[in-house]
Amino acid sequence: MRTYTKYEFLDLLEDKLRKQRMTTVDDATDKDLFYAIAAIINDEVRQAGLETVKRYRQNKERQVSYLSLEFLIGRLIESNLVNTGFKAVCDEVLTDLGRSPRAVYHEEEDAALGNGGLGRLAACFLDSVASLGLAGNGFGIRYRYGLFEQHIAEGHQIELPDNWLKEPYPWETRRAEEAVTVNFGGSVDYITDDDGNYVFTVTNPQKVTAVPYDVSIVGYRNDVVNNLRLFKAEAADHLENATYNSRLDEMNAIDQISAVLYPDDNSEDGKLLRLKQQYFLVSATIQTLVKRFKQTFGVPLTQFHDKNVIQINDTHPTLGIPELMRVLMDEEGLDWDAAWHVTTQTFAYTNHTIMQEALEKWSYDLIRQLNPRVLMIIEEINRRFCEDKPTEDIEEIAIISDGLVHMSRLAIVGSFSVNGVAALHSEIIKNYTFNAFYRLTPDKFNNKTNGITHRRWLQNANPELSRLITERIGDTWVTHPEQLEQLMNYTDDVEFLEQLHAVKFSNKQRLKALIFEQTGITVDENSIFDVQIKRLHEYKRQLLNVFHMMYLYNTIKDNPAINMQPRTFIFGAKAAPGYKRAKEIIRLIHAVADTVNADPAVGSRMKVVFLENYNVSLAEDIIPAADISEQISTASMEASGTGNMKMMMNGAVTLGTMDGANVEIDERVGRDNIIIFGLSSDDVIGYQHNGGYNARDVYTNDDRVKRVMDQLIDDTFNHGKSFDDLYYHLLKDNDPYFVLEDFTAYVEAQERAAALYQDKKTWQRMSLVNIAQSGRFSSDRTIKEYNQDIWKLHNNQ
Ligand code: C3B
Repeated sequence: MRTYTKYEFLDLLEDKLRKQRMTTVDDATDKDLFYAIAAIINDEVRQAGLETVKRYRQNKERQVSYLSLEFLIGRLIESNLVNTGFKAVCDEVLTDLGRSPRAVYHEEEDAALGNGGLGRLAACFLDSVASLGLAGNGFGIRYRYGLFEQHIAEGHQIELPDNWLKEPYPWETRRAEEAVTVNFGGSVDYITDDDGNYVFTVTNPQKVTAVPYDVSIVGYRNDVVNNLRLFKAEAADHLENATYNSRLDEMNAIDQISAVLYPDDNSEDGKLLRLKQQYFLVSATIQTLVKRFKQTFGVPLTQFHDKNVIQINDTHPTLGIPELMRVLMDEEGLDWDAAWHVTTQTFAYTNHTIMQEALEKWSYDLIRQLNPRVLMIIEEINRRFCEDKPTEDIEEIAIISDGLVHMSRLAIVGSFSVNGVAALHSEIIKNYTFNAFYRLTPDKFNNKTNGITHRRWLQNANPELSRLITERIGDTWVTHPEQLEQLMNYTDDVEFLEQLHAVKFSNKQRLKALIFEQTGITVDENSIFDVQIKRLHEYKRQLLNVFHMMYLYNTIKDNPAINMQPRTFIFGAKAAPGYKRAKEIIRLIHAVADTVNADPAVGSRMKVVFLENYNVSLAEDIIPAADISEQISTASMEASGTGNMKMMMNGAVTLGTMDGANVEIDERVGRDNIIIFGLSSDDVIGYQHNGGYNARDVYTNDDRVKRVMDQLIDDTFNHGKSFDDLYYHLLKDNDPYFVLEDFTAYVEAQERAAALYQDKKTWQRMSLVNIAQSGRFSSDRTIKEYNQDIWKLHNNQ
């Protein structure tokens, strides 16, 4: 990639403004500047992308394809500027022009083609794959509407369509010439060929064109540019025997396939359209990969797996397994055994959840409707797999049972690797969730603890902290994040600790301004910024956090003169539109906020803030300002978490349960630098197995619990409508997420946190240790492990 002086960059900018926006630097709007800068980046990046592809082709490189129904990209302009090396010069040119770089960069729409952790992980992984110089590409869907835009009206969540493509997306290139056709439905016929083999054909399928839109993925200053291919569904040019009106109907139906992202996180909506999206993605991808293989390598398809590995992001792309079988057998003439060998050497499956409601099971009939040939192949996989298995195991391992296809079982059987996303989670999978499979093929199972790209989440989101770190330990941490550990040499360096504190303080001041702008609430930058930002889900236990706030409020009301550490509770969370209880929790947060923030008796000791429409860009503003990172899921239920890693890397202290990757954060920083509380995963799993916990007992015997519970249904925080669903649910359904059980331990942990925070030196040291130990949670480390253990790609750097 070239480097530019300020003057050269300004020349380029003027040129792009003139030719592409018909304007000049004097008249340019922020949007004009954004598009002009994107055009400069694209000129460089597309050239480097061509060269990268050429090199991969010439070297006949093995490649990984990361298949995911979600890529939660956020904005790309800043990471593209950083990774190309243009960031500093671009900032300078804009500043010299009297423009705000931030305002210009914020003209980009936040691309939210994902829900939460799983989708953001996919985006971080692409950044790391390219930055490590590995040959890997993403495949996903170009949803016309991404994750809904959240508004709050009187505490109620309102969902508006996310019209992210209303203006051209500068990072995509439509590649109509590489479109492929995906067949849905139809009926299966077969004939017997001369050798007595069955040959299957599908007649009268619905034909859908999958048109690729390519987004360049820029490696960090290494001239590697990989690709994210997003498919859009379009009607085929020639619909046979169609009248004009039936053609319009069909076009509309086809448009629906890539129209919207399903807004469910850690739960599944068993709709045919969702299944269509899954098959659309995997069929388009497999056809593309097989075509490329034939064009590039000139060897038989029996060697496909030597050159390809496909990582599937949860079970959503599992139909890729029968689809590859179908293409290899029906289109390429391989027999079952040869096709099965290739397929099972190609696929690797990552599990991201053990939540029952998220483990996909599709009805047999729905899959037949989707594509009858694919269903036949699944049946045959199941028949062969179950053939030699002991009857007592069948119930636990059968891919098809009770009219349902268990996608995780199909994924395990069809893959050579199965991994969880944090050490604890991988153990739970082996010992509980997929134990029968683990006993059959223990070597398939492995762990790959998640990570986050430190380039976006530290370098970009927290430039002041990055600068400070570099001043002390040089900049090798940028390419070798484990080097952050050198910061451990400064744990007693008072000057450095003060500088760290000053950076945090200025980040908090910026967030304070943003909070005021968005909500009109004035918060105290000297208070603890206690942050819980993630999807709203009962297992993530925002409710526990709310109960603590209610308890604190009661404490102040009981004793108005009490001297306590001031706190600002900051929330960001979207609830799935159909998830009523999650929406009630959002309403409760607002009810508590309204009461607390308006009560003069509380004053500045406590403020509650809910920032609406939480997304990647807002996370980038909140995380650098966090003091406490709330990671309080019911132990065993959060597979990993990645927000925990982002906040740690920015110097927040984790207050959490021994769940997911919190366990590994604890291991890295030591118990002095993290605040751990509550039931362990063994406790929770134990309770679940013998129903030993009685929520009503806790309610009856613990006055503090009883009081906050009762306040759900009295008028303390009641704005018109009480929270009786939450109240009765906790008591009658026996509090499945152990909120009441963990309440006392949580309050006690919060008290420890406040005491530690008041001891400034101690807190600053804790914060530093967290930053210093966060290098392990860079997705560069994660991707190196995927590559060493699973993908085994040639390393280009
Ligand atoms: C999430 C899990 O809930 C997180 O613990 C985990 O860190 C991330 O995946 C990434 O591995 N997850 C999600 O966002 N959506 C799902 N459907 C399943 C898991």
